[in-house]
Amino acid sequence: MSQAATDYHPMWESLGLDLPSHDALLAAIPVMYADAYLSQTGRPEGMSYFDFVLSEIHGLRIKELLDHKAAGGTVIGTFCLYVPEEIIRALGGLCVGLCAGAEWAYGEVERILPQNTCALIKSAMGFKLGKVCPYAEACDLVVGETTCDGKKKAYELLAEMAPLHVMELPQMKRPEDRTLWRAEIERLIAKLEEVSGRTLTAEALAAATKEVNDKRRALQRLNAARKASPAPISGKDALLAVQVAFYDDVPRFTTMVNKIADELEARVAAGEGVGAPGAPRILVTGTPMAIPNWKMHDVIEKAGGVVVIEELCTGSRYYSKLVDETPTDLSGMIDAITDKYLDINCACFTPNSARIDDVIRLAKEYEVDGIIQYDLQFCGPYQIEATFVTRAAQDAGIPVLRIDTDYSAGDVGQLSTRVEAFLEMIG
Ligand code: BJ8
Repeated sequence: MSQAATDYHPMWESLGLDLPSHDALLAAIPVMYADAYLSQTGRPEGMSYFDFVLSEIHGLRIKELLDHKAAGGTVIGTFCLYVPEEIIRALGGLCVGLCAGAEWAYGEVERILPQNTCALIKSAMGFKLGKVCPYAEACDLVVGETTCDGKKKAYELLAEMAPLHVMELPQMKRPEDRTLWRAEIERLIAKLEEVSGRTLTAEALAAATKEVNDKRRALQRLNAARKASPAPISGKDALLAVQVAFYDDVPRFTTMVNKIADELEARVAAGEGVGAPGAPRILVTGTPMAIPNWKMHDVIEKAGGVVVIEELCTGSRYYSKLVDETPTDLSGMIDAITDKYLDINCACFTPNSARIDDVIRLAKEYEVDGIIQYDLQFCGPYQIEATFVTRAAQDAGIPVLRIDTDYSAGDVGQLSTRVEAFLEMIG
């Protein structure tokens, strides 16, 4: 978040940001980043790209978005994995994730939302109300979705502050739900055509599908390397790569992640890795972790564990499945997108047993010593589903620790004590 090279204040002012508040935010994040990231030893050299991205997160990337708009493109904000980036890109849009991972303007937020709303929703609303997120202010359209009740109702308030389109996401995965979801994707296409002034073509959608698949393939490579023991990259660094995937330039990101994957594969071949010898290997599952929420990984890795895989929307749920690239006509491509996105396993669905199966499968593939079930307080879907995760882990003989938390630093001491005891037990 350095402002040393370029003064972006005129750009931020043009977006209507609250400059003093925004300056305060930009002053806080490098401190958190240095503590969580730059304090690590033995990082892959390729992570310097992400250090740079973080240093320019509200600078260069925002300028790129504004240049794209000036050249006739659009910027589309999203809050959920179910919104297909392929369609946004095929219609000349750049997709940016708007979920936020830090407490901001909670006083204002709690005037319109109940105090017992999850941190992810409160934070996103706080960044909007506090006018400190240039991504939110750069959007031509924000796309919401009917996932959990909190988000669904918060979007009604957000609609008073931003142009908003809400996709109706079914809650089950039966054939009739798939029909509904395909119609919702068609409705999104119509909305994006209206906003962009363009018409969706098979050629553009095929190209966008390949680009986004390539991004996911690069993340698959990076994360496959983590199966090795020792893991060649920390969980924090791997998490950061997925967090950045939500708003970085897609081809550039893909190139840089493939370079890191090359480096990790060489490290694995050389038997090099992170963490102390024999450090417990941990799978983290639960609610998403938006930037700059590195809290759980930081606690685990400072306590001596190594996170080797995340079953999260900022983890395997984001990159593990690809859109089928074989259809050649527009309708077939939209079918492929419909199927891929409906195949995401969010706790908003019932039943959602495929997620539980994924957790156990990943735990075995990555040879973990324990599972940490991480949930944001007041997230009913994931907190309730934690019972099924715990049961399945116990049935598979894998130790599991359940953590319910928020974005504050207030419980870090207590979490550290619990995680240290857990690691000692499984180590
Ligand atoms: S696909 S996980 S990104 S909805 S933590 S706001 S669920 S109360 S974020 Fe999500 Fe899409 Fe599902 Fe992924 Fe509600 Fe829970 Fe808050 Fe959540």
